Amino acid sequence: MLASGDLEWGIVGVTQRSDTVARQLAPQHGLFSVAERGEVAAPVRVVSSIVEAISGRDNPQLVVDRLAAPATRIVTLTITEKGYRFDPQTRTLDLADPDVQADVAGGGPRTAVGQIARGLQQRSRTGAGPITVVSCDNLPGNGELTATIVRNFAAALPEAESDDLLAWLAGNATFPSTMVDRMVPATTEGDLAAVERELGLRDEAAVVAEPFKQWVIEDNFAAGRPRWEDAGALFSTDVAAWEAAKLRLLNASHSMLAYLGLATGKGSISDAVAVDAFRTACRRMMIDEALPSITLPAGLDGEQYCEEVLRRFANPALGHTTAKVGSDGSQKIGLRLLGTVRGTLDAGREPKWAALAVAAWMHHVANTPEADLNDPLAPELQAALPETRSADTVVPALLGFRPVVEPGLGVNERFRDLLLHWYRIIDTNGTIDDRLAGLGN
Ligand code: CS2
Repeated sequence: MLASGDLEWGIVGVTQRSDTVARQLAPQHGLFSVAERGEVAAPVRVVSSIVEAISGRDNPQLVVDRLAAPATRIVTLTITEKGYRFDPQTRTLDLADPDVQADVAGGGPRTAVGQIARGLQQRSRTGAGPITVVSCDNLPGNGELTATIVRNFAAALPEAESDDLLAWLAGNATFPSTMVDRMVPATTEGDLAAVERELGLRDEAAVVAEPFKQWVIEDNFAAGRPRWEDAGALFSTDVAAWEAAKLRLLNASHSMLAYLGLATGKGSISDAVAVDAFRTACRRMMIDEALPSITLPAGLDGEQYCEEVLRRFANPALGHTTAKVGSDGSQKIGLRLLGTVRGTLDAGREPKWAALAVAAWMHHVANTPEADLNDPLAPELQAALPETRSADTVVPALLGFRPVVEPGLGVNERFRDLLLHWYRIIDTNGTIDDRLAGLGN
């Protein structure tokens, strides 16, 4: 937008759990570079849209003040699935979460929902005007979900405060849904060195990304917005369909490759997708199981989309690690894979390939020591697992793990048998070739 000449908007960036990025950006006056990694090397681009970077962990009141400033008109969120502190079964705020409870009680809010609710509460008291809250995370109906958790937070406040805030929210805040798609791995030391060679400057906050980018947005803004369509964004009344396509095709395959890769010593997604059996499994899951269980947005060709996803995963320059994509599985499996499992079973067919991905996740959870399992529910998952770990003990234990699997699916025999079948194959000791031969069947 800045490049198109619209200088009306700028971004205050807020980090949440760690202050690293805020610390990196501050001495650089918010400037950072983006290095696109694809078949053809694009020049490194310096982005100058961040006018201030603050640490929400160290300075929660400053975040509230910025949210309440009359000049602030849009808040975007990229906080990952676990940042929403919601109960996936009810899609409401988890009011038992100790951080949420602390934020409801008062003091500098630590959670994103607490910061937003307190910021909007301050807006309502100072007459700072309406605002739009835009979730950019991989969650179906992310706008509606964000609106729900903010309202749940407001409803948990003492009655007088709660009534005022709920009334204000109804007339002054909108929560459009969006779908964002761009693979962005964690920046490595090697990336920083490469950017430095090209730029002639050291950029501690450099970002690497694939060339592809897509942002689909519901046009429901309470207080104006930049003309993002001029910079390539798509405004749509059908964001839910775009989000379902992305989650169940791209993200589901990403998770499948991550866990199959982790089980067979593949460090990156591009190495995992290079294994014929794994690529075939992704393609079959997408085409035979995921596509029939969703309605595509108008204009999207399903099979072409699947092939493009596989091509994007194969990008060797990206270095997206299986460990990173495999993190937070408890937050991702339900949204990415279980809808396809459910839909395929309901249609009277076997969710063979989606079950392979779920079995590979189960195998990862059961074979990773708690301290190394990168998942907000690592202690709960370990507590649910039996002492002796085999298909016959792990599969039923994790099928009964309520934060991930809804009760109806947990007792489905067809699904359980598929999981047992795949788990045994993944768990078989032997050479990698043996395992692949098993997966190809
Ligand atoms: C990935 C996503 O880490 C993950 O779970 O599947 O972050 C993925 O790279 C993005 O959604 C791509 O848009």
